[in-house]
Amino acid sequence: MPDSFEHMPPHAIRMPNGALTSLAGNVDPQHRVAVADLILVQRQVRETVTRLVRELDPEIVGLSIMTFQRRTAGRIIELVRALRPGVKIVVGGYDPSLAPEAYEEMGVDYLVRSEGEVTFRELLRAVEQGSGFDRICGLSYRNGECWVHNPDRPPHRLEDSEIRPPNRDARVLKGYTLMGRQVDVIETSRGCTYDCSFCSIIEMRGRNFHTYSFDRVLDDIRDARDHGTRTIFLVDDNITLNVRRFEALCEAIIAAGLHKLDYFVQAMTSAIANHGETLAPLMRRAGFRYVFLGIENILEGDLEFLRASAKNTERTDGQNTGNATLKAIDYLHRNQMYVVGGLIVGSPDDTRESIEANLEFARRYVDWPYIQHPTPYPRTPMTKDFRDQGLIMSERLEEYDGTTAVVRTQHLPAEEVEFMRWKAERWMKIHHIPVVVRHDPRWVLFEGWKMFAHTFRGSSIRSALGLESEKKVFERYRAIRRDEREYA
Ligand code: B12
Ligand code: SF4
Repeated sequence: MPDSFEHMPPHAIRMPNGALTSLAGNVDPQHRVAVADLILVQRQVRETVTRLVRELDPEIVGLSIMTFQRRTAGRIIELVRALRPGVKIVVGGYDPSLAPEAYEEMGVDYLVRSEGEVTFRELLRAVEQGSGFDRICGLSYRNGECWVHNPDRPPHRLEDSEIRPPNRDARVLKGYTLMGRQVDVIETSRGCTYDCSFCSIIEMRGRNFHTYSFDRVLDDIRDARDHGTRTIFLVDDNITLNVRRFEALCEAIIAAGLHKLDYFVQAMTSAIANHGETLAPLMRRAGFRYVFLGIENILEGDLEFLRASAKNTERTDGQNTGNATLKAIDYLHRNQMYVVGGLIVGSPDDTRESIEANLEFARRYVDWPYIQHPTPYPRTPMTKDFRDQGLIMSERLEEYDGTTAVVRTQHLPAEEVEFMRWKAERWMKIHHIPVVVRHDPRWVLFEGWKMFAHTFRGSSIRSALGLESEKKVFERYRAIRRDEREYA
C-alpha cells in the first residue's frame, strides 16, 4: 500500500513491508513473483500499477493492508480488475484478517487470515492444480455468491525451515530509505504474550511467542546487507519478551561482524529498565542506534485503560517499584542510543492537563517523539471501550493512521487533542536535527529541508511572524493531510 502517516514522511522514510518479501520467499519455485511496495511511488500509484500489470501480466495479485489503507486498497483492486478482468485477487495482513467481512463486497477472490506464508503457498497450489480450497486453514474464499471461512491456522512455531527466508530479489521497485541510508526489515520472532488494549496482535494470533534460529536471522541480515542495506529495522512484535535471547542475539550479531550496520528496534520499558545493566551495553555494541520505547503514557490511570501497566513496571528484588520509563531511558542514553518515545494521548479520561503532562515528559526525555492517539482498530478491546462510551467521532477509516484523532475524550473534542499533540510535536522533532546532522550530514544538506517542510506544513510567512494563529495553521495542515490521503 502507498499510504503513510505523519511520523513516516515519505521523502525521508520509506520502509519495506516485511510481509511481501516473506510471502515471495515462500511460494513454490516454478512461480514468477514480483513485489511492488507502493510506498516507493506514493505519488504515481495509478501509473505504476498500470505499468506493472501490463508488463508482468499477473494471474494473481495480492495486497497487504492495514485498516487506514482499506480505502486505497479498494481503489487499487478496482484498477487492477479494470486492467485485467480475469485476474484473481487475494488480500492479507491486519485489516483483512480482523475485518474480513469488509472485503466481501470488494471484488476480492481470496482472503488470507493471520500468518500468510503457508496458507498462500497452499492457495497457489490449489489454484494451479485446480483442486478445492476447503482444506486450506486460514483461508476465506468466494464460492459463487457466498464466502466460505475455513478454520483458523494455528500460529507457526518457526522452528523448522518450513517458512523459508524472504526473497528480496522479487522487488521490482527501488528506493527504500531511512534518512538517506538504505533500510530493510528483519524478523527474529513473532508474537507477544501481553494484551495491551489498543494492540491488534492478540486478536490476530493469540498470546504466544515464537522465534527463528539465530543462523536464519544472521543469514537474513547478511542477505539484506548484500542487497545494499545499511540500516536494519527489527520488526518483531516484542523482541524484549525474552531478554536473555535478545542479549544472545546481540552477541551473535557482534560475533558475525554484522554490528557495523545501524539497528532500530521496538522495546518494552520494563525489559530495558530491569535488564539494562547488561542488555544496553550489548545493544550498543551490536549497533543499535534508535530504540522505539512503548512508553504509552506516563500516568497510571491511562496505563490501566491501555492495559499497559505491566509492561511498564520496574522490578527490584522481585518487587514492583513503579514506572520503568525513566530508568529505561537513562540506560539507553548512557549507552549512546536514542529514544523514540511511543506515547498515546487522548484516552477517555484525558484532560488538557493529563495530555500536557505527557507532552512535557516527551519534551524533556525523548529524542524523537512518536506520539499517537488511541485508534479503534477492528476487534481490539479498546475499540469496544470507546464505542460503549460513544466517543468514536469518525468512521472514515483512512483517518485511522494514529496521528489523526478519531476519538474524543470525556473532556476534550478530538480536534483539540490532535491540535495539542501536533503543536508540541513539531518543535520536539527540531531538537533532534543536530544528531542527524552528525550522522548523515550530506543527507541533511540535500534533503533535510524537505523533512523540515513536511514537519511544518501548513505554516506560512504570516504564521512565522506571529500574524496568524496556530489554529489557522493547524486547519491548513489538516486540509493538506486530507489531500495527501488520495493516493490512488
Ligand atoms: C514493524 C511495524 C511497523 C513499522 C514498520 C512498518 C513496515 N513498513 O513494515 C513502523 C514502526 C514503521 C510501523 C508503522 C505503522 N504501523 Co505498524 N506495526 C509493526 C508491527 C510491530 C510488525 C509488523 C510486521 O512487519 N510484522 C512482520 C510481518 C511478516 O508480518 P505481517 O505484517 O503480519 O504479515 C503477515 C500476515 O499478516 C500475512 N499478510 C500480510 N500481508 C499479506 C498479504 C497477502 C496477499 C497475504 C496472502 C498475506 C499477508 O502474511 C504475513 C506473513 O505471515 C505490527 C504489529 C504489532 N505487534 O504492533 C504493527 C502494526 C501492523 N502497525 C500498525 C499501525 C496502525 C501502524 C501505523 C499506521 C501507526 C503506528 N501504530 O505506528 C504506522 C503506518 C506506517 C506507514 N505505512 O506509514 C497496526 C495495524 C493495525 C490495523 N488494524 O491496521 C499494528 C498491527 C500495530 C497495532 N496498533 O496493533 N509499523
Ligand atoms: S507489548 Fe507491544 S506487541 Fe505486546 S500487546 Fe502490548 S503493544 Fe502489542
